[in-house]
Amino acid sequence: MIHKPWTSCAAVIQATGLVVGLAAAASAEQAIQPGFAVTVAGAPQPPGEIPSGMAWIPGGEFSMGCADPRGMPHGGTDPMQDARPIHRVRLPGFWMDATEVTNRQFAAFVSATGYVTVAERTPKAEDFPGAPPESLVAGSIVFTPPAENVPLRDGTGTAHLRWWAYVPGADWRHPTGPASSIEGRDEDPVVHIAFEDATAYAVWAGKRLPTEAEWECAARGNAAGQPYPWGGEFRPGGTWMANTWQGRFPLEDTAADGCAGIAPVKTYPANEFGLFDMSGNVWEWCTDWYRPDTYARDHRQGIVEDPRGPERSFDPQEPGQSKRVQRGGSFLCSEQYCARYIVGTRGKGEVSSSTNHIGFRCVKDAAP
Ligand SMILES: [Ca+2]
Repeated sequence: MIHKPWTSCAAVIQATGLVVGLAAAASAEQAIQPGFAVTVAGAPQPPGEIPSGMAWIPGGEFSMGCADPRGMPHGGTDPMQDARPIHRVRLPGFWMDATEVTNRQFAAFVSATGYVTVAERTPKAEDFPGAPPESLVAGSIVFTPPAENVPLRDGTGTAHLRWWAYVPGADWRHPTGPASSIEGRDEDPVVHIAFEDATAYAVWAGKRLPTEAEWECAARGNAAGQPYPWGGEFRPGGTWMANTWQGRFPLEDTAADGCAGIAPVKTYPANEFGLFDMSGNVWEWCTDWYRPDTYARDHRQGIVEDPRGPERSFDPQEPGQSKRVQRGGSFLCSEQYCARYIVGTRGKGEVSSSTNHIGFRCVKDAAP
């Protein structure tokens, strides 16, 4: 079977308080991974009324980063070197959206402002010197599974081009191309979102995008040194906790977790802080510029206060591109290729690029 993006979830897992409680209890019993120290929780009580759709993140002092996951069950093949050294970070409390921003929420923003996303704009010839005019068409990048099995790595750094394609007319309203739509998908996370699109929404909503440290603090809850936002086991008690990929990547998504493609938000249980989909479903933009050595720099400072990332990006794999951090992994994450459903791992994206597995959520500062 070839994976068909945007097929419906076969079964919806209700996120009940009971399941959230079990997840928190399970995480408390897990051993802390080497390199991590206990979390010193910040303000447990929110400073006022909870903004609609948001959750209180107490902040505090925590260990940020990722142990080498190779050898772990579901740990994948990547050492995740850019997520080390594990280092201490201290943050004030803040509010965070409980879910990824949905199609319904983004439609309200567009309706109110007339905003046009990057994917909907026709590229300008001056921004792409030498490009043939016929290639300057609005669109975005869509996961397009190949017909036959392909190598996941071939030493060229371009193996992923076998399952990604630039599709004219793909945008947030047309996730897999002009013939597709978001009808009936109001509660799916919005995708095909470039960094400036996410920022524009956040400003309109009176919020902002999270820093990478805020994102990780929120995802971990108060449990230190666990590989997942819910604790130490990928499937505690046999329960699927996140929307990821099962089956042979990129050919066949068996949807053993109940969902092929994107899942509506709140399909899987929330973490200790009441946040959904902090692992899997869609990638989420953070404000920090990406560099692989950010943590090495931070580690030398001792406890880092509210880090905001480096002043500019640098990715040795694509040195000419400006990239921001993305977090959380997506429905395409698999232990065969990208185990970035693991909570301390890092992703990155060129700021004007969008795909059908990149979305976002917002945060809000606590009132002084
Ligand atoms: Ca899935």
